Amino acid sequence: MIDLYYWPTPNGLKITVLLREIGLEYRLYPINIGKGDQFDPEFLSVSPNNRIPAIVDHEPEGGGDSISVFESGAILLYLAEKYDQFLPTDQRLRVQAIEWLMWQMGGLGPMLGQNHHFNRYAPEDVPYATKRYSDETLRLYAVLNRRLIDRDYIAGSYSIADIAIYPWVNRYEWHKTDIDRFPEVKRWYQTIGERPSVVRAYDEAKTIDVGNVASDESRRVLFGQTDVTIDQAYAVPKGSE
Ligand SMILES: N[C@@H](CCC(=O)N[C@@H](CS)C(=O)NCC(=O)O)C(=O)O
Repeated sequence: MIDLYYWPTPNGLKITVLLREIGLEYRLYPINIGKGDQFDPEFLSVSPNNRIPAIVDHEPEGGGDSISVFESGAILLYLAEKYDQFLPTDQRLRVQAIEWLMWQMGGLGPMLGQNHHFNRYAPEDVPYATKRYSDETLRLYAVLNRRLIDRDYIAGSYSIADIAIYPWVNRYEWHKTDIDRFPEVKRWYQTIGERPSVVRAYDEAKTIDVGNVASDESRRVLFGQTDVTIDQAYAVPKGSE
């Protein structure tokens, strides 16, 4: 059984999609990141970066203690390798799937995250930042569009590279991208969106009440973090010294 620490965001959805594609049972533990659940000691013990998603695999290969994994890209790799699915076996295609997974983790995700921040959440208009991340979003879409010319999927057959990228493209309205400018991305996006596991993962996401993510309380929790936040989160609770 896999425990999944989750919130219905692109990084969370990557994991529910893969778990469903493989057909694995999982227990879902909602971590309300707008309310500060990401600082609970139990969660920090599996995810020291106070970010979802994270998993605990109670039946690791070869037995023994449970294995916990944080960082969505590491989780996708862990599950794909363990179950030998959604990661090509051919060496050339496998490295391409990993390259594009890293591209998502190091580029698309962080840049679109900043785009969403300045386009949706920043309390003031910051034209330099909005332009910087909007331009970078368009550049990344153009890179993806080129990759998908003459290809159904990113690296051979449907893989964890597609699974990682899809939930971010799914937010194209948030990052104010006209998807019609990127026809190959649009075709790929529509094909993946029809997969039963993807549909079910998104249906499951809708069952979680995310509350008002733009509330003052959520903004403070999500956008007010510094080194002090981390020190406080890890502080030994009074009386337990
Ligand atoms: N690189 C990380 C990013 C994870 C991440 O940013 N998660 C967000 C939700 S999508 C989160 O947990 N935010 C909580 C916070 O900012 O405190 C991954 O891919 O797992």
